[in-house]
Amino acid sequence: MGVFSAIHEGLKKSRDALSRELRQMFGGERLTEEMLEELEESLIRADVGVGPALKMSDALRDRALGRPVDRKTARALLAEVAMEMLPEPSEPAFAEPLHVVLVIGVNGAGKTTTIGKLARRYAAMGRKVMLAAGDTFRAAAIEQLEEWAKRSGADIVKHHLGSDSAAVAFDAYNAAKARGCDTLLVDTAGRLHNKANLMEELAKIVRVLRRNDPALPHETLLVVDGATGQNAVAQIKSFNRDIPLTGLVVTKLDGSARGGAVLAMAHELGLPIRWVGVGEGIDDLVPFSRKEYVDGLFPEEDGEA
Ligand SMILES: Nc1nc2c(ncn2[C@@H]2O[C@H](COP(=O)(O)OP(=O)(O)O)[C@@H](O)[C@H]2O)c(=O)[nH]1
Ligand SMILES: [Mg+2]
Repeated sequence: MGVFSAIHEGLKKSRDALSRELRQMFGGERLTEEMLEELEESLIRADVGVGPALKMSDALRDRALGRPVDRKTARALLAEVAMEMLPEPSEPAFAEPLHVVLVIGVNGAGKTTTIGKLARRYAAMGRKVMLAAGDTFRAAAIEQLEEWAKRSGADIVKHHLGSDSAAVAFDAYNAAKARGCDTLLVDTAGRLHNKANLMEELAKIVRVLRRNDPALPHETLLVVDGATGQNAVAQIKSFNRDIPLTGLVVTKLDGSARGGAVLAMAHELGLPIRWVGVGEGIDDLVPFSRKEYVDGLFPEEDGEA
């Protein structure tokens, strides 16, 4: 990695357009309502969401209406407001003796890949990781998770295609305990015959885990595809209604021009973003950093966009 963080690199496309527009907008002239309106439009185009866009333009209006504003001042204020809108990331402590993480999300969001990357990361920390092949709906899903288990050195519990995913989670939990694992990552399906089925299946996994210990799962991470932009917000709300989430993983930030949506997601739901996926490789998962994100979207350096 170069001078810039992976998050900064991942936000390149999202940042470029926004930077260009901000530079044109704030050239040191006095701030007018028209400029604020233009700003709102730019921010909405950058997928930050209507709520956050209005919040940012309001902050600028309060501070500077009628006064000369250059790009540096505007940027600093936008960054400050964005920072306040993002929930403080909290790294949950690992539960002892076995930390259980349930990973959910729609098909193709990046659940299985994220689990593979997490397994690698945790293994590198010296943790003993067990994977549960809870996506029993697709044959390829079980094989894919096995591949990640091999690559990360994790154990895996799998049943056959079409079996009960809650039973897989239950068995994996017990196997993890028996084998002295300290981390269990549970993969799940992203699509069943219909959405009600999926939510029921996920709820059942939670219920069955809780029979072992009411504190389970310690983390429930919803994986969302960063390129989904605004639609991710509706997706998150819909999952959160049925399955209480503890945090988000935003994948495919690399290559997406919709990185601004991270702000909308965090703002609308108050859920911490725990991890960010920045590529398909095993090491392409980084902890979310509010500062890196805000600097990546509203860079201090003028020339670099
Ligand atoms: N570029 C990029 N691709 C990703 C990322 N995360 C996952 N993918 C790709 O997205 C596709 C779907 O991922 P998968 O883990 O199978 O999704 P699942 O259906 O939610 O389990 C795969 O081709 C992954 O390689 C990411 O952060 N960046
Ligand atoms: Mg999968």
